[in-house]
Amino acid sequence: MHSSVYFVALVVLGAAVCAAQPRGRILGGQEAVAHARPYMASVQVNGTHMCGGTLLDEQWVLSAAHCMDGVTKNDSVQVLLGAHSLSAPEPYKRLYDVQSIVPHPGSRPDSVEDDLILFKLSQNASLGPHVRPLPLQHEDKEVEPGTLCDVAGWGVVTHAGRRPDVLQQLTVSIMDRMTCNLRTYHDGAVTINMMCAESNRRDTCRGDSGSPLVCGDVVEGVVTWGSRVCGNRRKPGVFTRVATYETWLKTVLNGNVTA
Ligand code: 5W5
Repeated sequence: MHSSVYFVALVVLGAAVCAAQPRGRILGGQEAVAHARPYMASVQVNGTHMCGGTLLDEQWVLSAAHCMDGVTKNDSVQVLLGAHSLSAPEPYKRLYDVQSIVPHPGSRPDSVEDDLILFKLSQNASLGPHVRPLPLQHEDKEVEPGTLCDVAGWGVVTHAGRRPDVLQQLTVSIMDRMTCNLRTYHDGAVTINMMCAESNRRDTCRGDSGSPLVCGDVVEGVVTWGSRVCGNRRKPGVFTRVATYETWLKTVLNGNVTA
C-alpha cells in the first residue's frame, strides 16, 4: 500500500521534470522544413559541423569569427550548402572548399566584439531553389523588443550535447538591450552592435554560432558568444547586428580586401 503511493508520487514527479526540459531540437525548437532556408550553411572543420553560416551571394558565406578559434593551416575548412541532413545523401547538397577566410579586423579570441567572418568559396555556388542567398539588413535601426525572429542551426539539441543530423529551427522573441545588460543577465557586455533574444528553455547552443537571426525576410543578426549556459532565462542569446557592419561587409564582398 505504502509503496504504491510512493510509486505514483515518483511517476508524477518524473512527468513534471520531463515537461520542464526542452524536448530537444536546437534546445526547445523543432526540425526545420527541409530546404525552406536555402541560405543556411554548415561551416565544417575537418569534415564535421562547427558553426552555422549564411550564403550572401554565389561566393561569400557569413559566419562568426570565433568559429575559427584554434583552427590551423593543417585543418580543412569547408562550407556545406543545400543540406537538410548532415549525413544523408541529398541531391542539392554540396560541400565547397574555402579559398579565403576574412575575419573582421576587430575580432579577437578573447572578445565577443566584431564576431563576424566571411568565407570565400573556391567556386561559385550553383544557385537554385535549394541554394539561395539571403539579403542582409542594411538599415541601422533596432529590431523592436518582442519581435519574433527565426533562427536555425545544426547545434546541439540537449544539455548533454546531442548533435542533430537535420537542421533545427526556433522562433525567438527579441529582448531589449537594457534588460539584457542587467547585472544578473549579461552585465553590460552587450554593445549597440549586438542584440539579445529571450532564452527561457528555447535557445541557441553550441554549434549554432554563425547562424543567421532572420526577422521578416532579412538577416538581422549572427549567433555569437563563446561558452554560454543554454536555455537559461537570465543568459539571453546574443547576436551580432549585421546592419552596423555594412561598410566592412560591402568592402570585402566587392573584393577590396584580401586575405
Ligand atoms: C559556438 C562551437 C562546436 C556556444 C560545434 C556558442 C560542435 C564557438 C565554435 C565557435 C563542438 C553555448 C563545438 C561541437 C558554445 N562556437 C562554435 C555540434 N562549435 C552558445 N559557441 C554556446 O558540433 O563551439 O557554438 O550559446 F554542434 F554538432 F556539436 O551559442 C549560442 C555553449 C558553447
